[in-house]
Amino acid sequence: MAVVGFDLGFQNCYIAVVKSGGIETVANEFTDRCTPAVVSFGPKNRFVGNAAKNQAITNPASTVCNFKRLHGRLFEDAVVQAERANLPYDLAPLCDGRVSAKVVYLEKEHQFTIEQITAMLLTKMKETAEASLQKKVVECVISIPSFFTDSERRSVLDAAKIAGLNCLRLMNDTSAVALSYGIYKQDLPDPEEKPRIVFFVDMGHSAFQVSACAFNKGKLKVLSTAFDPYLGGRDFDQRLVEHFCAEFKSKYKLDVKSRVRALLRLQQECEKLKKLMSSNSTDIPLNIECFMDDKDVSGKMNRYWSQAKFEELCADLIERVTVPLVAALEQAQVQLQDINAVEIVGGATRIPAVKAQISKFFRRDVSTTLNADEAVARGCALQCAMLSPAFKVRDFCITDVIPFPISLSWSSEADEANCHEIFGKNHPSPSSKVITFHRNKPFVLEAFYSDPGSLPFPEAKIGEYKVQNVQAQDNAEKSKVKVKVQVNASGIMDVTSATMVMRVSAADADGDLGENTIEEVSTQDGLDEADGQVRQNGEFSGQPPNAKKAKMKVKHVGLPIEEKITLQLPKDHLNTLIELEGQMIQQDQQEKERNNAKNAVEENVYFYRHKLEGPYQTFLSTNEQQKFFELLNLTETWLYEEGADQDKQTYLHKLAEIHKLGMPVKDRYQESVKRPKLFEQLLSKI
Ligand code: ATP
Ligand code: K
Ligand code: MG
Repeated sequence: MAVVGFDLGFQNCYIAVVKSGGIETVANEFTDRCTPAVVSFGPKNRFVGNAAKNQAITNPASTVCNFKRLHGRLFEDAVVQAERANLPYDLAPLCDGRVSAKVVYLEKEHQFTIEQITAMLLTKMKETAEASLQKKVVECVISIPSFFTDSERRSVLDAAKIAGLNCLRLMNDTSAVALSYGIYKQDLPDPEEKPRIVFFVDMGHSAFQVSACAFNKGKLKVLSTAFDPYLGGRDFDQRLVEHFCAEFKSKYKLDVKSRVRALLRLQQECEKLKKLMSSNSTDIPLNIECFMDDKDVSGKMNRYWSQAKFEELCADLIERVTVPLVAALEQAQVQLQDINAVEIVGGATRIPAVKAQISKFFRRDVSTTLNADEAVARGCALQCAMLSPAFKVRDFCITDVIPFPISLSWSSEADEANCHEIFGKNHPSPSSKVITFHRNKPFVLEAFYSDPGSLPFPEAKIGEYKVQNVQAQDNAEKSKVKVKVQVNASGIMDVTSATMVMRVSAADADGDLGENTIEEVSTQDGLDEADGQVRQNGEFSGQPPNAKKAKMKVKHVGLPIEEKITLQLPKDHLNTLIELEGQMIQQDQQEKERNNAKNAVEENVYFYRHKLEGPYQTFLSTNEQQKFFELLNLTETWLYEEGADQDKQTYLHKLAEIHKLGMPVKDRYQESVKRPKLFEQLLSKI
């Protein structure tokens, strides 16, 4: 079984695999370890990653980038609308209101859901991993920001399914980093000792995340997470873009924003400028040649930039860095002096002012012992190896936290609304709880985020769960119903089971009870629990009720649960999308083969021409030679004209024509080279 970790970044994606006993970050066919999160659509195929990024300026309307934050959201969502204003391609609502990207693909307009777009990216990363491992990849672990809500997480998991991946777990970015940090540390404190406290700080292109972690031997416990989901490298780029737009307007009367391509180029140049400023504090030029290549202006612009000017422009962004740091520290309930290290990762922590701000807050130097770009993917691969039965990894127990408090509500028998916080902020995750109800008919539970103000998401409701088939006992008393709710390892909320406890008459107990389990319980096992009482992981959260040792026979009847998740790809639709992805993969494959066939024709034209002018010359008659040259010239012209866009068969046919003349000559030549060698060998044996 292959073991793979994917860092699904907003801008940059990384793939790590387990290979010959170690974790390795994989390079793609461009020998690049980073796969840009871009998918572009052409008349004949899709481009993903580096190839797609190259289309960003030439085909902006059908090149989908900056899409990660659209997961699990409605088109109407304010976040989606804010993103949309800055995207070179368009978004449109699907019939259920979810958001999709509108592009031209195979010369027709298409709408792809965000799950499909991410699936395309994952398909590409899967292929890259497969090429490196030389085996099929199915199981994987995928990273997501720690602030992703239920529907965003579900959406990423659906994307994985569309790509034919079985995501064993979604892992929070900073937890993946923490795992890469902790697993190799030989000197962690023993379990009973004071833990080592490390803060992990990740600023990527779109977001800023912090987590406080406690390490002991074989154990990682996340104490708190905090974030600014809207603070990342792109905000710094944007400041530069705005500045230059204003300047070009006043100096050159140029309206950069009115031209998509010019704006995209300016964005690229500003990002370069920002990166250069991280390593070089002297004045740096911004050069854009033929910037707006209409008749108004063309030429070269030079602007000199310095660290200080940049920091002035971004002063408020730099201030904002502190906010999540304060929150993470407070919630972890540790003192600054208890912190053993502050590790920074993510591309944007290379901005000197960002790094300085982090360092200033913690009153210490920050460490960069981890690979800032690859640590997330490596942590995911490690987690995948730990979950895979095929690998033996040192035991390492990870407890994460729930970022936003989750509550359940239900109506009581008297129809009063009841609402209970089931998982508080920073509650350990994964986790499950059992809630007891006394009911005589089906009832509905509603799960929602109880602090919508803290949520980077407009929809507070997670889902509705109807517990069905609930009946009264034979003696008309209400039945006890136990409902198990959980937040799983991927941070997804679920009502996993509901059982009704039925008293069993003597006759029933002796008879056939099918799959239902009978157990002897004492009343201590919660028969006295009040309606809505919550227990954690099978333990009483409060005082155990008075232990009366009266025994009675009961059976536990599993109850069906009808769930309605607020925002999710409909299950039946998922299969259609899986099929569609398969078709698009095939289409890409065919196009690749067609191109390969065309390239083979071209290469052989040059190959034979070169050989005919050189070593093959003496192996064919002048007449033959003339005929061959003629064919090569004709084929070359054809390639530029009507042969520029033909199907694979046509190219293979052309190739066969060339080989028909070429092969015999090649054979004759090779034989002549071999002959003297054979002769020599024979001679040496005599
Ligand atoms: P996210 O974590 O938000 O999903 P991501 O994982 O794709 O995004 P990273 O790859 O960690 O993001 O970081 C990309 C950002 O880091 C970009 O804004 C990029 O310009 C910035 N960056 C990379 N190198 C440097 C540098 N040397 N100086 C300044 N910024 C840099
Ligand atoms: K990344
Ligand atoms: Mg990232």
